[in-house]
Amino acid sequence: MELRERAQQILNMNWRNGYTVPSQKLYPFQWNWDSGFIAIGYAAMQNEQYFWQEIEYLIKGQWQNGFLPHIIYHNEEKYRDQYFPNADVWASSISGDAPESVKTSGIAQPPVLAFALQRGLRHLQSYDQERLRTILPSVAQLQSFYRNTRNSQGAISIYHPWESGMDNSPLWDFPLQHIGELQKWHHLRRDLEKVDDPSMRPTHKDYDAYLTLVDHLKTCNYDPETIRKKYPFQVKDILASAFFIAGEQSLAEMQRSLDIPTNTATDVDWQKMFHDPTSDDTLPYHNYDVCNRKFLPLECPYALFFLLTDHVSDQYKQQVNTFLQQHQQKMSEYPYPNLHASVYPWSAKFVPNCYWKGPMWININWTIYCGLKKHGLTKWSTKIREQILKIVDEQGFYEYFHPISGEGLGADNFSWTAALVLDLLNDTNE
Ligand code: 9WN
Repeated sequence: MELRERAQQILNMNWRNGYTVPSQKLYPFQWNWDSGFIAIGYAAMQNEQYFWQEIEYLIKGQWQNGFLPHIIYHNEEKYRDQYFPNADVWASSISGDAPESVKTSGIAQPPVLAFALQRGLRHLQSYDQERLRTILPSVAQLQSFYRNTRNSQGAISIYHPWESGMDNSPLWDFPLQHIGELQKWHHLRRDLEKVDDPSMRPTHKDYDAYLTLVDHLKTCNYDPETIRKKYPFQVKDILASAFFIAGEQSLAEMQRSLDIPTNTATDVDWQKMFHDPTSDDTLPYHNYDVCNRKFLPLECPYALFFLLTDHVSDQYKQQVNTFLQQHQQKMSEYPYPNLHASVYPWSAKFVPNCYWKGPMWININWTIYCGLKKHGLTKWSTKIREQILKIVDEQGFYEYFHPISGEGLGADNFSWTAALVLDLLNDTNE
């Protein structure tokens, strides 16, 4: 069967009458950034109905203050025993802002919505403008939430490893050492019984830390002001910032297309906020731990995410070129030398089959692809596109891939892998 047809089948299989689960076994609800990627896939299939519904169901979980949680627990009663943490753990109702009609988590994920919405619209041959007009105020409210509560000149703070989408990346090792005593929660986990190899998943200690942070957030009643003053995990994150800034641009363009006034931020110098003056890396940009006042260097593709926005200098683009040349050389003995691992194989922190500590993820590589193409670095974007399509064709629609052997790992029939393949199959004009 053709790659396109296989991808479409996966999305149709994971569709749940309004939203799409990331994978059948492991993740039974709607996830925030997954949904953004998945909606793009429906648009690339010209399935306008599913495209709008995916986004509308996501927005059902939005809080009154604009915050958009990372999990929307649709059909919560039916699946509550299938996933941990379930909705009760979050007790999101302690915030007066949480919706009553559906239960949600109390943390976010990279704010991809505005960017994904616009990218999806570009795929659709025609679309219902009134439906866009109805959705845009929620998207604007989400961007305002970030602008007003998480932002420092375009650098966005995240409050939990899960908010990064890259849950157990070594990026969080240092800040997690400073969150105080860990509570024991890991005995409640459900994920380990659903995977073939538990060593691919985060450790028990990771889970204890994740849930200890949730306890802290509940103590703050999920109130942004209280969190900012008292909460122990606050990291300025390049990926979240990249999607926020790109989202500002996407939102402004969509608003203008409908003659809606816009007040998005344009004068950001956010790359400066991540510049580590002590680093001698080719790309000297790192996440920043606000609570412990420390940059968090790691050999990983983080510094490439700036490309998603307009706000990059020519000097930076040259540095990117050099960085990618070095990367290709170091990867030359592996089967997919232009794909980026979540932690590079030459890092002391690299674990090739463990989740966000080494494996290659399609959404990360697709994000880098979009950025490179946006800035005309097509020599590299073309290679990433080819190799994403090749690895999925050869190995299957997996959640992540072993960077050295290329083997597919984690959940099979993974929704965003399918959706982003559909995006790339349509995106042929280099
Ligand atoms: C916690 C759904 C999500 C992705 C994340 C990925 C994983 C959840 C988990 O699955 O996280 O949010 O239970 O491990 O890390 O990026 O959105 O696919």
